[in-house]
Amino acid sequence: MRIVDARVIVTCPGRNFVTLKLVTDAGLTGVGDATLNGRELAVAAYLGEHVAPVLRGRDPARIEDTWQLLYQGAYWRRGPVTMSAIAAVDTALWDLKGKVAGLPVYQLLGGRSRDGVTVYGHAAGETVDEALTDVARLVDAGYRAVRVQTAVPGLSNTYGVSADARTYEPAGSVPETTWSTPRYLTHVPSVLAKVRAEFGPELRLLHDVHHRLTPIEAAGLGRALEPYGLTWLEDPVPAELPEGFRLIRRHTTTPLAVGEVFNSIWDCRQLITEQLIDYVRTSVVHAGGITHLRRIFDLAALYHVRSGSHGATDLSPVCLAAALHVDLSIPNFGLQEYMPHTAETDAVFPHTYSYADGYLHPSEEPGLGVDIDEELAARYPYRPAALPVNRLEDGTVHSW
Ligand code: EZ4
Ligand code: CO
Repeated sequence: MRIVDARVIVTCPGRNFVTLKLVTDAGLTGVGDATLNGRELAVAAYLGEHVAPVLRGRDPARIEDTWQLLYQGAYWRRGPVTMSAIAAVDTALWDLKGKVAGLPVYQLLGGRSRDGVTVYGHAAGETVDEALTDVARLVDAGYRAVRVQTAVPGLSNTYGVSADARTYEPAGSVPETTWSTPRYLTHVPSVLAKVRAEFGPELRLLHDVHHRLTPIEAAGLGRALEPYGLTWLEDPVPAELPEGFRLIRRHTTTPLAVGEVFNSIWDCRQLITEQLIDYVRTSVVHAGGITHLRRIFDLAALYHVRSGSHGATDLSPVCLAAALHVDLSIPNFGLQEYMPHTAETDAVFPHTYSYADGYLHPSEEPGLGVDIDEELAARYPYRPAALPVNRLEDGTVHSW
């Protein structure tokens, strides 16, 4: 079998997505997500200009060899653009292999290690009372784990909060947000205290700092949150400096989750091997596809680190489908992030994964069980939308 076409499809059914569709001479197709929020066209160009010409004529059965060819063969390694492009190819090749074998991808990865994929939902509110109502909505829908974010008094446009948490979409919403670490640190422990008091000890609670603190500030927050038993505190500091996590670890037992912006095993290596984190949040689309993500999770398993894959709505249904096959099969699964896509997005990406009672279940169809409706996709042309820039109250640029 040979690859005869590699189509790069950019569509905006409510938000931008980049999808790679591989076509073989046997008439089979495979899909992969290549969406990089706010930088979509860079990946589309990388795929269209530099990757698609290499793929035409190749044997789609050679997944590992194709991965190595695109990674080692490019000379310029890693980075979000390159790794998202490689991810799309790898995901599409796994989809094709499943279709050739007549098996869902999780069967090719070793089969089921659990009955379903436990997901966490997003609850948010301008006020603590609104957030409590939003947590109740998710609990009523069966969620066993909830991430809680609220606005910070005195700041406008806090990360994770919008009028309707179900459609939270930071790209293109506002050009700038404002940040104050003192205001945040004063407020957030009282939020988690109220949520824990209201919902009791069993609900798993998570909170995302979104890379905004220094290690000693994060250590203090982790310690302040210990009474509320978080499942994880996410991205407490920017993770370019993995050694910084040693300082956090010295002071708190609040579990840490990091990795949504990581692209390769090299980004996670020190955090994992020094046991500085508890969950690694790398995703199929941003960390080199199913092949490379499984390599990261295998390394993590040696060091008691579990998976907690990123799953915001800027990761397309193709990525979510692929993530579920990985999640179901690996031994060290932790949690999967889940924000339902809009109806428009779901229509462009027909899929058969399903949610029930706090779990997602991947498709039993051969391959990933997800496709892209190219005619419908063409009705939603690309719309430029960037993520916000974050500034301190005195105007200094800060991590968003
Ligand atoms: O801000 O996916 O945990 N989830 C997150 C996300 C990220 C977006 C960036 O594109 O932090 O909401
Ligand atoms: Co996050």
